[in-house]
Amino acid sequence: MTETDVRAALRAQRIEVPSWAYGNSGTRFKVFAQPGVPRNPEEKIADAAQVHAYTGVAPVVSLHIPWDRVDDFGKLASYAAERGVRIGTINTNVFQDDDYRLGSVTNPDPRIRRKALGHLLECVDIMDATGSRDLKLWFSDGTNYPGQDDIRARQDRLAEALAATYDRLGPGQRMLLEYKLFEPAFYLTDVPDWGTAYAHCLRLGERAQVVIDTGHHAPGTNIEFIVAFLLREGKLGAFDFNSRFYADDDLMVGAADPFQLFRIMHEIVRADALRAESGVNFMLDQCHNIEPKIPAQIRSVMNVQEATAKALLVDAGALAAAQAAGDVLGANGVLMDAYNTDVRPLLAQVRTEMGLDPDPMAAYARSGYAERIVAERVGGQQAGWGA
Ligand code: LRH
Ligand code: MN
Repeated sequence: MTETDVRAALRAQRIEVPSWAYGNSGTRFKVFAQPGVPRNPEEKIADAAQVHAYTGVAPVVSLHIPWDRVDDFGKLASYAAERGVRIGTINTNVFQDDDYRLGSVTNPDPRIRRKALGHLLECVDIMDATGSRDLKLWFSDGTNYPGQDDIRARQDRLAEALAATYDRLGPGQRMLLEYKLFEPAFYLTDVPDWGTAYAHCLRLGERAQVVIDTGHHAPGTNIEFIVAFLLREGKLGAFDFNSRFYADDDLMVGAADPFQLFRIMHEIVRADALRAESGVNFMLDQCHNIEPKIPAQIRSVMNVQEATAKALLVDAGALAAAQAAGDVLGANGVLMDAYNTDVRPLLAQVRTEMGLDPDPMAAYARSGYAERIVAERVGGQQAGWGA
């Protein structure tokens, strides 16, 4: 790929940011409130728009229901458009109601299953109002003790709810099924791994795709293998990017393991799946428990850009030749040369070409926006996970 092509690909990159990253978040031990945090979906969208203003590649904001419920989603979509962004993926939430103690769509009680399905279908109604393409489904459903419930029966219940939701999708709409190894369930999770998500999506149809949340795997899992496999199957719908040292830490993507992020983006570039037409939605799913949230999102977007730039610089021809020749060290060397390339000057040039400040973090800090929202956002209920 010529450098001109690399810069063009970087200018065209699109990363979707999560509304909940701008609200307060934490752990069971403590949720630390920060001054200036949004009190409503409009203020979350205004903060997300700052990330796009300084990076130029983050024009879409994911919503989470009910955390972002409003009376008029059409009006919210206009509010977003006025700030240069649009509403993207609608995230369902069937993990915060007492009724879901023993599960939501997999609950033994049909009344509770109907309630959960009702929420999933309501979220499709919201997609109709916001013009969103993607419905993202993550289920906390699982059990804590062997024998607590029947593994197969829960899969039957899950499949029934997924099929009913799939049938409700409108033209151009997709459902993205997210898996997670454990937490909050600690014995069995009903969608624990990529294989389970993939099997359900295969059975549902072409508009059901898998989401890879980079924090949802057992330690040591080769995530780029899952990426390459699902791309080959045409079943990779999206990423929830973040990073972790231990479990579902939801830290800034690339912060804990930038080499892993590079290897993932290498598989994306190798499959020509960076282009919007590929249908892969590159989203962030993070919680900034202790750090300032807007700068953390800007840094996260920059981390994805850096990993992507390095992946675009891989000499594909030399790599293929070394691989074909069985030149183990040669092939590894080609990849490491790209990874060890300092791409910051290239990205600074790309930002300049986009009419942006080459240093988004410094430009945001100079803007005074952080100080302004602290001064303006006094009173009211700060946004959070509402747990
Ligand atoms: C679950 C998850 C899911 C979201 C939530 C905010 O751990 O990754 O994607 O609904 O975080
Ligand atoms: Mn996620």
